[in-house]
Amino acid sequence: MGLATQIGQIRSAEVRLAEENAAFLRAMGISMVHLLASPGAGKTTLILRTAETLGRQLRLAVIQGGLSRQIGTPPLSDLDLPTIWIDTGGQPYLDASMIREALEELPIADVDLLLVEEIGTLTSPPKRSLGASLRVVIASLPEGADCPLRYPEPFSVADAVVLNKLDLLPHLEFDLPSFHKAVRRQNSQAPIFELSCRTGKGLKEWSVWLLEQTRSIS
Ligand SMILES: Nc1nc2c(ncn2[C@@H]2O[C@H](COP(=O)(O)OP(=O)(O)OP(=O)(O)O)[C@@H](O)[C@H]2O)c(=O)[nH]1
Ligand SMILES: [Mg+2]
Repeated sequence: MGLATQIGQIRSAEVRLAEENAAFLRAMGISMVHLLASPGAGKTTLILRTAETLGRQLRLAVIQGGLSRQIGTPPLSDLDLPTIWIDTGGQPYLDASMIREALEELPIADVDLLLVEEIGTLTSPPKRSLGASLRVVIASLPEGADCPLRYPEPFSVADAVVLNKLDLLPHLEFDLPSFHKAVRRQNSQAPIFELSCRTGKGLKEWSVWLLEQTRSIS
């Protein structure tokens, strides 16, 4: 068998697994949200803030991808939430089979909203599906207003875009209208949430949207 055929078979097996994950989550009434962002954009902090905001209304769980248990292990253990850490063994992105294994470990019957923190990068194959109901891209002010132009693909497939670290606006030359325009070049529909995980500004709008999306699934 040629290399191209083998790669093709692995890809279609991944697609099948992602579809199975999606069907399983649908049947269980669980909303799985795939969070994509550059390193340090605020994925973990947004998960923490979201848990604080929605923890009373929804039963949350977290899957967190990492390249190594030692580096940057975030303080999610402070949360009283079912959390699975996936060490990808150097692979710079999660895949559907890793999610499937994590789903088997989680107390899935007691979960409404499952937040998946992808490894920090905007360059991994973004069309690759894990079986999530929603894909959310998080950008942050230090990445510049042209971030969606430099990394168009994740923005083009996003169901929502979060712009984090809004508290830094007075200190950076960041043009908000340019950012919106850049997102709209890739994606005409996704809502854009401007927020600061530090000050809490804008978190309510994000949480209300996420709650609505989750309730429409369960
Ligand atoms: N000023 C500011 N800093 C923030 C905000 N949100 C997160 N940070 C900080 O940004 C840094 C990275 O945040 P994380 O939540 O760890 O980012 P991440 O995307 O999970 O990072 P990786 O998992 O390493 O890719 C931390 O020092 C946070 O405290 C914010 O709204 N404003
Ligand atoms: Mg993180």
